[in-house]
Parts: sequence; C-alpha cells; structure tokens
Amino acid sequence: MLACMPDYEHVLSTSDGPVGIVTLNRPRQLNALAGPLLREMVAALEAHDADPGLRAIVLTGGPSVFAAGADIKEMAEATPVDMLVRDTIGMWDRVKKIGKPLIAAVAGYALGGGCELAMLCDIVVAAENARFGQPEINIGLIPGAGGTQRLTRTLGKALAMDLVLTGRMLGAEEALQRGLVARVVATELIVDEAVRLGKELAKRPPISVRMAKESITRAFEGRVDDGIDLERKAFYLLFATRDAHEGMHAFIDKRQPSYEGR
Ligand code: DAK
Repeated sequence: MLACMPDYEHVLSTSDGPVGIVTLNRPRQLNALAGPLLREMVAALEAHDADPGLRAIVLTGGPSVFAAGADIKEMAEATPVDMLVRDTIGMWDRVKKIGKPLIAAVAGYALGGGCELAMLCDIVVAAENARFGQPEINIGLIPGAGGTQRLTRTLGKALAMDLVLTGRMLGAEEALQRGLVARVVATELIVDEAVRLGKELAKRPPISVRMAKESITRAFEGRVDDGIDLERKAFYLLFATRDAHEGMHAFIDKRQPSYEGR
C-alpha cells in the first residue's frame, strides 16, 4: 500500500510500509538534475530519513529513466565562479549524510550526475534496460560529482578510463559483473524489487544496519574525498574553456561539436 507524502513539483515522495520512495519526475528532460529537482530530491530524502516509521529509502526515476545527468541547459552559460557559488555541492553532501540505507533503483539512463547519484547510494539495483556512463567528455567536461573517484574504485582503472575518456555506456549485466550494481531485475519490476529489498532491510536491527552502512562507506570512501576535491576544481576550471561551452551548446542545438583545445 503506497502512502502519499507532501507534494513536490519535480519529485514524487511516497512510502510503502517501512520503505520511503523518492521518484525523480521530470521525464521529458530524462530527469536531468536541475537545481529545483535536486533541492526537492534532497528535501524528500531528508524527510524520509527523519521519519521514525521508515527504515529504508528507495531513490528511483521509475522504469524508463533514472537521470541523464546535470541539466546541460542550466550549465551552458556558467562560468567557473557561477559553478563554484551554486549550492549544488551542498546538496550532494546532504545525500551522503542520509543515515538510513539508500537503495538506487536504476532503469534506463544513469549518465553523468545520474550515474554519480546512483554511486552515492548504498545499494544499486539495476533494471535490465539500465545504462550507466560518464559521457561528460562529449560536451567538453569531465565528471564533477565523484565519478572519476567512485567509478575508478568500483570498476578499476582500465574500465573507468575507458568509460570516462570515451563516454561509452555500460549495460546492466556488465555493471553487475564489474560490481557497479548489486542485482539486476526485470525492468517492469524495478521499483517493486527495490522496495522488496528495502523491506528486507527493514526487518534487520536498525542500529546495526546504520553502523554497517557507515563502516562500509568508510571502507569505500576512505580517501576518496581528496580525489573529489581535485575533480571538483578541474570540473569548475573547464567552464573557463571555449570547448566546454561549445560542447554544451552543440548538445542543446543538436549538432556535432567542434573542439579546438582552447
Ligand atoms: N540536460 C538537459 N536536458 C537533457 C539532458 C541533460 N543532461 N539529457 C537529455 N535532455 C533533454 C534533451 O535536451 C531533450 O529535450 P528536448 O530537446 O526534447 O527539449 C530530451 O531531454 C530528450 O533527450 P534526447 O532527445 O537527447 O533523447 P535521446 O533518446 O535521443 O538521447 C541521451 C538520450 C541520454 C543519450 C541524450 O539525451 C544525452 O546524451 N543526454 C546528455 C547526457 C550527458 O551528457 N550527461 C552528462 C551531463 S554533465 C556536480 C554535480 C553534478 C555534475 C557535475 C558537478 N557538482 C556537485 C560539482 C554532473 C554533470 C553532468 O551530469
């Protein structure tokens, strides 16, 4: 039985028994992670985290698309300083602070910031149609929300280089074999299966679950933060290049970019 929560414009917030569910809901833009959507997503996740009746949270985009990355239209005119002063980093950091187990239920594209958001969750359940990738290179950028760090730790250097430098995508089965996702399920069951997993976790002792989550996160993230600092600054710096603006405008104008190395 799904219970409905307060209305947001860009996300749906519901619950099913002890499991909170946050659904990204900007389907025509493939759930591109614009500022207003990110703000609502974080508010909805934090509300579930604070709800004593809930023991796990599912973050999903439904059976068609998880998220095609940050909103390129929002970034196309940005300078490095614009990117630095926007509050997006704070929002990503708030996702990291969610205490309850966070399950990403990923169907369709999880690209750029979408892939990074999935990697920020504790367990990724993928639909058979899921496609993961960091295609920022195609628009003159690099991953800016942990992609170069978490992807490399998860997949190893060879495959991470391949994905980040070419922008190619990984299907669900390869993602499973390489440890990016924990389970692959039928596409139409993606949310049901993630909620079922959430209900399994809800039967476990909550404090043990929290401690285990914290410990595994520490093992994984250890010194990732240093790398993330470097990645973030490189990402911002790229907004000073003509190529980044050319890449983003070419995407918006639906044409091939022409890069000059400036
Ligand atoms: N941003 C804005 N709009 C997007 C979008 C995006 N990322 N992805 C898709 N859309 C929009 C398209 O513009 C199109 O809108 P209309 O033209 O209809 O108005 C609509 O969604 C449908 O997209 P397509 O027509 O392109 O659909 P296709 O099936 O042909 O192609 C695609 C699907 C996913 C292959 C393609 O849309 C695509 O390549 N999308 C861009 C993927 C991408 O490059 N993602 C990375 C973006 S950069 C940070 C936090 C986050 C980030 C960085 C830093 N900090 C906290 C520091 C993240 C950066 C990124 O993610």
